[in-house]
Amino acid sequence: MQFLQTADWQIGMKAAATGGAAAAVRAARLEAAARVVAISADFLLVAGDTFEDNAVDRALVQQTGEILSRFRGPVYLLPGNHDPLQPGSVWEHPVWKQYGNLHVVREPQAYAVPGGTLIAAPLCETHSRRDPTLKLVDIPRPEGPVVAMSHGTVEGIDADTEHHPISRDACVRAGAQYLALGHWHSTSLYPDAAGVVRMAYCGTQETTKFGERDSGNALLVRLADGVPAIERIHTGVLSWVSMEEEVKAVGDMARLRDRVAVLPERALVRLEVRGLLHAAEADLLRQLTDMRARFLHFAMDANGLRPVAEDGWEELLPAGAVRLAARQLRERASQGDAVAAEALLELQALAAQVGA
Ligand SMILES: [Mn+2]
Repeated sequence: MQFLQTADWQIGMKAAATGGAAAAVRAARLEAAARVVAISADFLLVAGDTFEDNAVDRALVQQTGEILSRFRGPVYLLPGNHDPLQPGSVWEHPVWKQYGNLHVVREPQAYAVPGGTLIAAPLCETHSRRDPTLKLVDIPRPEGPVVAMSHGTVEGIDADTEHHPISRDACVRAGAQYLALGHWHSTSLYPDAAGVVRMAYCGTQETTKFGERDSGNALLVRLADGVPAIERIHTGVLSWVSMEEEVKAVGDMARLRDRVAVLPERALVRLEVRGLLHAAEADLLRQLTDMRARFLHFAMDANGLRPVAEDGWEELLPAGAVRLAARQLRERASQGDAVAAEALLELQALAAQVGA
């Protein structure tokens, strides 16, 4: 048995926090979805939250159905907590009957799939403290390999979840050899006591926000002799880059600029830079700021950057130990001593306070 696992497409997501890049972020979700359906596998599992919510624009539902129909094999769609199976939901749209290869899971059910059986049960509520995989246990199925599909929060991620908690032993309990999960956006594999991964989140096909550990993937799963082998396939379109950088020595700013300069253009960049800005490098800060035009979204916070005082500043200090200390700190700071650089700044701040 060989199949592709995807989830959490969240088509219709507003992405309002990305400002002017929101339209590009929304379009990228469809582009990444198209990448998923172009991958070859015997069947495709969409493990919930295909849509942001049940109020998504119906033209977008139609478009999503058309993308899914392009997969060369049967597709099984699980209603998730964002798009639960309810009256008036996206699952009433005619597109799901328009294409013969699209199957929406509408009740706890077994499906004959190439190489075995799929068992799945839809989510019908946004919030629930019940384990959705309990509904899989009693689904009658023929002999042979069984793969299960569900959507929720694996035990241990969030102890007090209202997002459909899923037991660690859900796969074995359901009598399956593998449990394909959706809901969490980063790829996560759960090895059992023997080290075999029988339960995994594929993660979202396209990153949804900054800080996602490992999103923008699909999983190609091969089940041979009851043992799954999992291959991660990157499907993400945009790069979400979050950088927190501290600059101290001369040269640090230039290195930071060079790193930002080679980021892909289809990127959303969040850059926080703090530390010391040497007078000679002030232009580099301007060059960094000017790079905003290269990216879809570029938010730079340089409030933590403090200018290093001009050369000769210490000559204004009272003669003696303090001036000598300042000179020595400057010398060591210029050689890359971070503690000395920090101390020099503190000294400058103190001097400014007392009007030196
Ligand atoms: Mn979800």
